[in-house]
Amino acid sequence: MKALITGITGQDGSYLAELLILQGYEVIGLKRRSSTDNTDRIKHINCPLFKVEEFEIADSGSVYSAVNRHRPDEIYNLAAQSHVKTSFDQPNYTVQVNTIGVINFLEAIRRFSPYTRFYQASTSEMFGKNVTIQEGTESGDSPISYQDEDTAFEPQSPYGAAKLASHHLVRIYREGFGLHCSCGILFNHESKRRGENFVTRKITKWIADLIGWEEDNSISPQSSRFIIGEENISLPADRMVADVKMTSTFPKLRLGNIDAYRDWGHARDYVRAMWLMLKQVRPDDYVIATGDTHSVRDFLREAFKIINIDNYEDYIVIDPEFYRPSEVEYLRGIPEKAKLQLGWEREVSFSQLVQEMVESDINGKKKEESS
Ligand code: NAP
Ligand code: G4F
Repeated sequence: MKALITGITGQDGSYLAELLILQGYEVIGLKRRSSTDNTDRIKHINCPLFKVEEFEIADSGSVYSAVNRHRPDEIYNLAAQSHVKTSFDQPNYTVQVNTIGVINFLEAIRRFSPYTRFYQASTSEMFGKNVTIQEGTESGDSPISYQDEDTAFEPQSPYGAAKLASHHLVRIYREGFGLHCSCGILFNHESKRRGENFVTRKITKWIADLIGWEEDNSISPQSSRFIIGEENISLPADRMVADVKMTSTFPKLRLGNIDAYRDWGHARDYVRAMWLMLKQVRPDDYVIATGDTHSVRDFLREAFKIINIDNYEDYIVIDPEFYRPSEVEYLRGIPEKAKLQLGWEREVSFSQLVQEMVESDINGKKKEESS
């Protein structure tokens, strides 16, 4: 089996490449040209089954030639301008990559390789502010809000709108031309390889920097106070590794809307769902999620708990710069269809995910400092 993966340098591309190679696939990763090396996430994949080629998704000629050259069994289209807030500042570019890029692939498959199976990375961002409400039972339970394959889409960002256009285009090519193309409506998924400007990684990276800073600024092991921003902070005695120079300060963590809720899973679990979708006889669309939802506050609480800090509020500042013109307040996906038809279930829990991310960033910081 031969698979082509776009977005190979991204979080999901790297996990999917590992999974497919383990299944014996020949994998061609497609990356855009860059003036400096950006292959950190795939450098460790040193295997004859894997190679990387350059292309540009918004350039139809480049996409046609990649598809025609390889005529692969499967294509996983993960390349995207994937940052929601950026899409408000760069809507045109976002549509070029996230919509026109998808048309380029669908057309290339239709013209040159109609038996290729296609996976499109759709997103829970397409639901926007819409939820399905399941009324409480007669015994007085509260109503439950969620999204599944039947929830109507109402995107709140250029990113969500561009992805929704592609979602419909995939369905149109599936129904109109009989192509085997499926969309995974994936809810947020994270890992230690998550981009550093998404909220989870921004938090775990900041925690690692704080720990590193404390260690660098240590003088004697007794004191329990140091300065963050303009304020003096007390640290629990059992967590104090050392005194800290009272003259230097560590900048607080600046965040936007921490009352938003997201359904966070682990990226390794989610790429398995992509592969299972293309294994099905009939192409279809599936929600991939955990069924749980947590606020950004919950993530902060869980992450700071790992370094024995209970009062995360003292370490953060709310900065309007990180607000979006329009926000998606609540995401919680019900992956029942994926469970029944794909046999897919997540393996990593929310607390395991947070723990892995915090520990990985702290260990990474230590390695960086020791070298
Ligand atoms: P990511 O880490 O941001 O990776 C995006 C990839 O797309 C990178 O390899 C990037 O290359 C590439 N790319 C961007 N613009 C390109 C262009 N013009 N031409 C070719 N390649 C381009 O994203 P991810 O988290 O792995 O997500 C994978 C896909 O799933 C994306 O389509 C995203 O929108 C979607 N999705 C993600 C989530 C999530 O929670 N992670 C949820 C739902 C859907 P560079 O390295 O050069 O930037
Ligand atoms: O981590 P985020 O930037 O992820 P967001 O916007 O949910 O998008 C991610 O998930 C989508 C699936 O639903 C993907 F399609 C998309 O590609 C991407 O992977 O923000 C999560 C929440 C938002 O409500 C945001 O407003 O965190 C809030 N937030 C608060 N402070 C922040 C910050 N987000 C970021 N990036 N940075 C902040 O400082």
